[in-house]
Amino acid sequence: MIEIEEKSERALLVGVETFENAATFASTFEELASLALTAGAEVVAMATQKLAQPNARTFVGSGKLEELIMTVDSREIDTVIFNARLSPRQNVALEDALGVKVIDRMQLILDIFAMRARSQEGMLQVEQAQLTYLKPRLTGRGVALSRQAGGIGSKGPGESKLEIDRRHIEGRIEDIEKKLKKIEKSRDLARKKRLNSGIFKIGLIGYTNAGKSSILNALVDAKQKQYEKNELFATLDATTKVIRLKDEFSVSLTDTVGFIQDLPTELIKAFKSTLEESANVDLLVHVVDASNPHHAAHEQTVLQLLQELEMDKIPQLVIYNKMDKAPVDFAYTITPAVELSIKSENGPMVFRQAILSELDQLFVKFECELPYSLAYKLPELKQIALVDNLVEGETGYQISGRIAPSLAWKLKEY
Ligand SMILES: Nc1nc2c(ncn2[C@@H]2O[C@H](COP(=O)(O)OP(=O)(O)OP(=O)(O)O)[C@@H](O)[C@H]2O)c(=O)[nH]1
Ligand SMILES: [Mg+2]
Repeated sequence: MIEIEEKSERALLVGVETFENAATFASTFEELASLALTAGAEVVAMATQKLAQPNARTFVGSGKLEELIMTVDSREIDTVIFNARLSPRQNVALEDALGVKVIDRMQLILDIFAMRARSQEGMLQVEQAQLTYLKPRLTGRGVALSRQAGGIGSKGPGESKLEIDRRHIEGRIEDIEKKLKKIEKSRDLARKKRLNSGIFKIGLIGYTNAGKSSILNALVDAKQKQYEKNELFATLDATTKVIRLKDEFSVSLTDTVGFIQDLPTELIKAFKSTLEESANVDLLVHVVDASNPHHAAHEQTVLQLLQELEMDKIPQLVIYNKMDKAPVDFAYTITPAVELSIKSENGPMVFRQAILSELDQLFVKFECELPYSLAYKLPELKQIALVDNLVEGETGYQISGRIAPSLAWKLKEY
């Protein structure tokens, strides 16, 4: 019997530092290595070059290209991964010159999203983004068609193989669009229901690997846990859990996909509806990995994407996580901010406190009387509002406390 061992692809990473990307080059190149590992590649070599601007045809200069050809040969490279967005023409020219599969940063990110997608909607969204990205790249391909043999750059959603047949691609994209519209409609209904549930909604956002899922997990009980891992894009689908902050007072916490530098616009578009799950919140908690030396660049990326998604008007609380691993002279860039390690013993308590004091700023005071005939509404009230004082009066409960302005209308029911 012949045993076929699944060998990981041997990858060569290539980056070109230009005037334009000089500020973020080091951090994104480092990140490319993590992305490649996450996608299942073995990084065997790296090459960088400084150019005023990339070569229009081959991206790197001709001398560098010769060097890459030699590296591919001597180090038995299967895949060359560029830390940039290659034009379809450059992609084809590079594959012709190098004789192996060439993918760019966008395709790598798309690939990881494909691996991670679990829900029907997530899978359709990724496939749509992949096909949109690949469509102009299919013409004039030589080696590239062997990509259909599998490997990085050809993973379809849900661990299937991506079908990239030039003749059917257009129809498939349309088909996906129709299906997504249908799903979105039913999701809208579910969302409206949630909106009426009257609970205060918090969205966890932040750079990939910042610790968003870890925070959610630290606050819910064991059987509700989310997938958390030291990998990029561990989470893809939005998950919402209701957590108790103080006494019965509860909020919903939504964990969603992480952000990254150069997130392909095709992906942002495709994931807009998933991200809208977080756009419909009362407060955004922006989680930052304080132990990452590039955290300032990560913050900028997140703020910029929030702007693009028109989520920058939502109140935002910044939380610096992983303080246990942060350098001793750590200084945060956004103020005011909260520092914690969600993995430490008091992490969850610090988080709860931070949210509560933020709510102090956002909530309005109220006083009301709940008639005894409506006593059955008391648990609900305690869940959606912070009750500071409750006395049993002549005709009903005299209650004072604080509540979100958006939920104050609920009190009128009493
Ligand atoms: N040292 C330390 N590690 C932490 C802390 N919080 C989270 N981590 C680790 O950071 C890694 C990423 O955590 P996740 O919770 O998966 O991060 P995420 O933000 O959900 O990442 P994506 O889903 O990829 O966007 C995991 O290996 C966690 O164990 C912390 O307070 N301290
Ligand atoms: Mg996560």
